[in-house]
Amino acid sequence: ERSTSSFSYSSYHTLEEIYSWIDNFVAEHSNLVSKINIGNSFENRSILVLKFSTGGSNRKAIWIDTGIHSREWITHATGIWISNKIVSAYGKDHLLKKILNAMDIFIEIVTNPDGFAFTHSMNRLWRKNKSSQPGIACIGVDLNRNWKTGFGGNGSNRNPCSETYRGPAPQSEPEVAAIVEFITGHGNFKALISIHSYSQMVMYPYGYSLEPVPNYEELFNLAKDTVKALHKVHGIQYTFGSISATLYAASGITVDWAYDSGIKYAFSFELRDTGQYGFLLPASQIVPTAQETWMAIRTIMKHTLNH
Ligand code: ING
Ligand code: ZN
Repeated sequence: ERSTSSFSYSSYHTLEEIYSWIDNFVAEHSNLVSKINIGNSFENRSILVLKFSTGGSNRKAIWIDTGIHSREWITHATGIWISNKIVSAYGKDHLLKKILNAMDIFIEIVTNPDGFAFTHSMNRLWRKNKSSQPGIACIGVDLNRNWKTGFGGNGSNRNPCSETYRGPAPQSEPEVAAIVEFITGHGNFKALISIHSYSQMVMYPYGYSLEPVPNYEELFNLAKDTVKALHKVHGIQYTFGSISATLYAASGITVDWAYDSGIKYAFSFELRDTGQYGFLLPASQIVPTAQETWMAIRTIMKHTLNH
């Protein structure tokens, strides 16, 4: 396809379709959007980030990643819809305009490209990346257990055959290392939202510890406002709280690393549903899910702008 006008935002797409959409999207909105290649995956696929910016230099920034677990297809679809929403709402949404006049937004839609390609070709329920080590039969590292904060702690596994295998070392995986290098090199990220499915939750650090973070009360109140804004759109109920208290202990996760790296607004979402369809959420729910998730993200962006 040569333009985004024939792209369906209410369908699931392959990696090739998404990467071609990215190229068309950036070409059509070059005033606001650019594409950054932050590295290559284990199987040598490009790792791409969309940058939404109205100018300036090294502005405060907000990070969003979707698809770190490849089977969570609703998250990639939501990232795509929200990217398109940002360019279409920019001229109409006064708050979004204020946000983009002060901050840049970065969205990594396919955070685990090898795993995502594999969910299309071989195994729809593949979660990890596709890295392998000599002499080890099982494939893949859980990219949400490979970060250095809390690496190796509770809720991660040393067994390469486990679905929550942490990998041989912190940041051993190129998909994680690329983000660490990019965010650290940038140095001015203030918020990070890492998007998963499913369970309908908005969560904040820590996952590796039950200890409350220093700005616990601020994150609690912001999470409460965020689920309220989400609920207003289609009446969907989300729960919220710290990861360790709301879900379970999980160590070496994206948001704990972000928080301990100085990104004080670090959230992880679990999108629809609560288990009826699970990872196989019908495509008819893409647009409503993305609409409500957008209002949730907008709430966090607004708070970040004002603090
Ligand atoms: N669940 C997450 C997992 O990685 C999670 C839960 C989310 C843990 C955010 C820590 C941080 O186990 C899914 N659905 O992947
Ligand atoms: Zn996940």
